[in-house]
Amino acid sequence: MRQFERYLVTSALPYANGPLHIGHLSGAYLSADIYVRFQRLVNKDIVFICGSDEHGAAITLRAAKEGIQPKAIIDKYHESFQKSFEGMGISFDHYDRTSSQLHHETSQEFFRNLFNKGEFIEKESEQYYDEEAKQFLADRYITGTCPKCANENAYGDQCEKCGSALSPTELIRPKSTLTGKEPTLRKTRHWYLPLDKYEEWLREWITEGTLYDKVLHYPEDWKNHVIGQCKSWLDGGLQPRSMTRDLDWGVDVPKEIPGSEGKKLYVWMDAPIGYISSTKAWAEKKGKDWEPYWKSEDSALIHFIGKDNIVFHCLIFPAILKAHGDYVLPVNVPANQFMNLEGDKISTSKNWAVWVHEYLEDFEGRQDELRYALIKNMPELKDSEFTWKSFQDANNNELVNNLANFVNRVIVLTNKYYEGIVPEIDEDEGFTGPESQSEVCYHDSELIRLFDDIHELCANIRKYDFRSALKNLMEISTKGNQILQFNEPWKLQKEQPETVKVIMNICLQYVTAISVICRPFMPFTSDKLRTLLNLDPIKEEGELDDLLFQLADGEHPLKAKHQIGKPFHLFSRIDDDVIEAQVAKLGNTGAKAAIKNPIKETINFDDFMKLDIRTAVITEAEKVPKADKLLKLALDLGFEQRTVVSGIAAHFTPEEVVGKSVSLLANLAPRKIRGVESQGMILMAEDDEGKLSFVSPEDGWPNGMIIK
Ligand code: B3M
Ligand code: ZN
Repeated sequence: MRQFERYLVTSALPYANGPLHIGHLSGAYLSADIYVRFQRLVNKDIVFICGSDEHGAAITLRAAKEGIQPKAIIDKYHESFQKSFEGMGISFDHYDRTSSQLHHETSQEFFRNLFNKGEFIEKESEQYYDEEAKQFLADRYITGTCPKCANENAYGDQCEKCGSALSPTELIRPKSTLTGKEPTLRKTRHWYLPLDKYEEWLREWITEGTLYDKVLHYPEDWKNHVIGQCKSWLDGGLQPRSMTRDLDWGVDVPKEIPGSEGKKLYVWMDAPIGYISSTKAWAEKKGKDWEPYWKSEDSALIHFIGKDNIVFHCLIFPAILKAHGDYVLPVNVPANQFMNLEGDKISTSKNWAVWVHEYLEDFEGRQDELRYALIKNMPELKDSEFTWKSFQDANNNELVNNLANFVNRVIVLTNKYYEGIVPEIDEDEGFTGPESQSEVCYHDSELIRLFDDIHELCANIRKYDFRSALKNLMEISTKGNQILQFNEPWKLQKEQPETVKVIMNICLQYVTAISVICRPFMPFTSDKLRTLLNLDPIKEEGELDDLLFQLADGEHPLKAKHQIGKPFHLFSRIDDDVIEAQVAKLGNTGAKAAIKNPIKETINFDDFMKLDIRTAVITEAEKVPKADKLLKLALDLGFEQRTVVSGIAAHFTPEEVVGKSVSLLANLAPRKIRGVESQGMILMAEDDEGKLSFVSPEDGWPNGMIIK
């Protein structure tokens, strides 16, 4: 197998346009985290890079929908991502954002480099334009029917159903996302990367695994579904792809390039370069050199992504890197497929998702339980499914009954028999081994068995087969349990204390080994195990290497006479009602609101009748000077005019609200706000994310009518 001097691991940069859910975790983040933590444990030089993807239509459309600026959107989700990733123990060495200046400069440098080398074709073409919104429509600004799979909701750059990379003109029945209107065609100039020129080279790279180096074969087996997707695009023929857009949000095309005005880089040009700028920022922070990770042939670049990003990471970005010429190409792109939820696709708009930030609130301190269930079901080769029941079963049957039970018995018995001191053993004392009741085993042969089992686990992680590796971990715990089960030290302690010492000692070696090898999967549990054993926490600095050396040498990783800690439970059962509450939350946006804002205390009818709520229409609106949140509104109640100051300026522009029908609490005592007398309050509905909507009577409803 080819040895690499250093590794650079990336996880797809999540679009900062909505919170993280378990589909994200199981796709690009947990997988990478396992791999990286493992490589650190075996002393590899490895850097784990990620950041928020803050450009492209995903962001601007979301901002338009929420009625706020793109900057507010990216700030909100960037912060939320950082919290969620940290909460779940995703151990990035650096998490950046593509709105950073360093990233803008880095991606402009890239563009400039390719431009100066003549790698782009500049051409004028007709592109879809929304006459009403006065905007060109690319990428997610346009939807239509996918020409490949007939999905009716394909985007202008990609069909998320079949994964095809598209251009807007390929869509059947295109329509503008902004207005729903059929777009017209207009002329515009852009810079295209001639992907067709790279087709043969890409085919060879993907299929032969010979890439830029025919001597050093890639040691890595790419997943079949990844190669399969790539081949099918290659077979379909690659087209030149525009690397720029007519947008006002994104990385500017470098100013000195003629015709750059109003043009931004295509988000899929700048986002992968985000991996590079994030590496640069990491290096700056650490006083290291970023270049070897990206430019040296003995570096392994590995992209962890979900299957919808395969085309960009396996064809388009490699072509960009190749066009530049100074950079290494990925040695593997171990993409995962999708994880479904309770029989359906995860969907943000339908609230059919398990949100990471909510999980962290609802299951405080139980991150590893989710990590475990997600890894166990990771969609490594095909789509998989998360159900709350399977989460509960994995926890109760495996983590509690197997792992926690084993560890607990070992810690309790060691405390009971030896006051927590690891017993010294007689080397010739035998015991029943874990494989069969008739097998006699000795401490050194048992350590070799443990070594072999751990070795298998390592091999599976190296192959990106994390599900099997997790199974290996649990099998090791099962074997530890069997040593207890078959020997029943609690029955032997009186008559054969020397045998019990070997049994307990070996079981303690198992627990110690587990504290190291569970680390990639369940880092929080690793910390707890180290506390139970009264050992230093794992720093991920070669501890697994050390463990393997010790076991191979017949040396005990946990030394006799070491004082361990006091018992506590590693995992506890999760009851049915907890699971039922989670299932009930799914798809039910109303239920979510009820949990967050419980119904207020009961009032009587007379209390309600005191409120005088009227229909009204907004006739004028202006910003209140020096108050970001306030609009001054003029209202027509039919029989009188009112002035109301309302805290909605972050959500609506004055132009947007004029003409709106609203409900007004008309007998609220007037108050002076910023020097203006506010005569009443407009009723608003607020959603889960703080978005506001007017509570409006039907169009054409007369003003001044009573709402009751
Ligand atoms: N933001 C797509 C996504 O979140 C995109 C990944 C970029 S990786 C360079 O699925
Ligand atoms: Zn499709």
